[in-house]
Amino acid sequence: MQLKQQQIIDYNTSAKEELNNNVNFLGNLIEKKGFNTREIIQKLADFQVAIPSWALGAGGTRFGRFSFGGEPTSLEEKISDIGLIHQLTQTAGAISLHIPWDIPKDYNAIKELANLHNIKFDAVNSNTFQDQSNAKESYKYGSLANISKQIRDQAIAHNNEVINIGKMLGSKSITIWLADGSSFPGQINFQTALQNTQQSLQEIYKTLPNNWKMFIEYKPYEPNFYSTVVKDWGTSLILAEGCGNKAYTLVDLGHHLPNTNIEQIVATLMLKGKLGGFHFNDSKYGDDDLTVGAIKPYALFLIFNELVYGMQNNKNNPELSWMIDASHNVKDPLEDLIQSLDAILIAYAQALLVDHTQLQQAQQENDVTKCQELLQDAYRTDVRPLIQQARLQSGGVINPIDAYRKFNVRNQLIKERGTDTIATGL
Ligand code: RM4
Ligand code: MN
Ligand code: MN
Repeated sequence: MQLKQQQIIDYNTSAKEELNNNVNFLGNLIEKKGFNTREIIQKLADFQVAIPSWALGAGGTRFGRFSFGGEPTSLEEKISDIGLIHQLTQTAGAISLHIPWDIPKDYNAIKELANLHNIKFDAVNSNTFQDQSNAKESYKYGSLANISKQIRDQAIAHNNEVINIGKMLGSKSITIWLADGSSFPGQINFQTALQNTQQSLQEIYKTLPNNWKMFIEYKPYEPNFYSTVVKDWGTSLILAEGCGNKAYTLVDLGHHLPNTNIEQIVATLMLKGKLGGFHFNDSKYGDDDLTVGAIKPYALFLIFNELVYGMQNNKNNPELSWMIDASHNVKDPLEDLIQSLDAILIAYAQALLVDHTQLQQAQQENDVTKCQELLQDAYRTDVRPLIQQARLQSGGVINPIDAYRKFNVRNQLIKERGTDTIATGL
């Protein structure tokens, strides 16, 4: 399903005037503080986030899964769903594929389809946390860290195959997340597991094309509950450094123990030029994969504040790969993704409104109150008109959730695909 350009134009007509007033009002306010409204709007319009191929259907939990009507059943349908989100928001210009859940059958056809929807192929994700139906070896006791060389080799070969698939699509990076670890003390030797992982990653790194990046994602626990081999950013950084300068750490917002200061992790990695990718989601307790900004919007803003500072100051850090990694149990996945994209842009816009010259001065004077005022002043600005304007300028709709509902998208998808389709994924 694709929306007609005229539908979008007609939809925007009624909301344009109010938006114009809001942008003028907000523009005056922020220009007085020395910011350039047009530049900010352009930055927001340029910001593109990859949608994961596994987040377009219902996610479910280990207790059950409740299907959502009209779920995409093929990679083609997934790309078409992302195309819809992109038409509405103009922020979802990429897809992040999970292999083997989404191996293309006809590469040229898939590339053409993605092109038609203006979708690029972002990082490809390997999967050695599940056994594949025809696999010789099992990952029950780990993959790249496994005590058995045959099993490690199988996992290495899988990652190499994922790189090959990515090459054929025009991807430029691979994300490796490992479930490897242990659920009981004594089950594995920590040092051996880390060494095996480092060696396996080095093997994969050898096949990485020169213009590619390798992202190493960390996570403290789950599915293993006592230890995880790549449990934190420090371990990921050690492994990335052990591979070479094309290897980077990937931060998934849900992969931290409660109350971890993620913004400081971001700052540290960017200072070292080693932050490569980002998985957006939100959480209350663990890897909850909830809608971005649904639980801790201030934390998200503080993270973006460090990202913006890093993008401006750490020229040694490469351009980041922005991806959403969420799961949808009770909401329409497409609505949920639209909300996530909105929350990302809101936090980004707020972070762009932090006055770093004043902040630096206040820090030098140890004026703690002023420092807090400066951050919170930016955070408390209602930046939504800037985002709406960015969307309008790029050909999207002013209010995507409202438009999605007015255009009756879900019902049409159900009509096209049926009520009991199931998307591949977790
Ligand atoms: C993991 C991790 C990975 C994702 C899988 C499905 O917790 O976040 O990025 O690929 O889930
Ligand atoms: Mn992730
Ligand atoms: Mn996760």
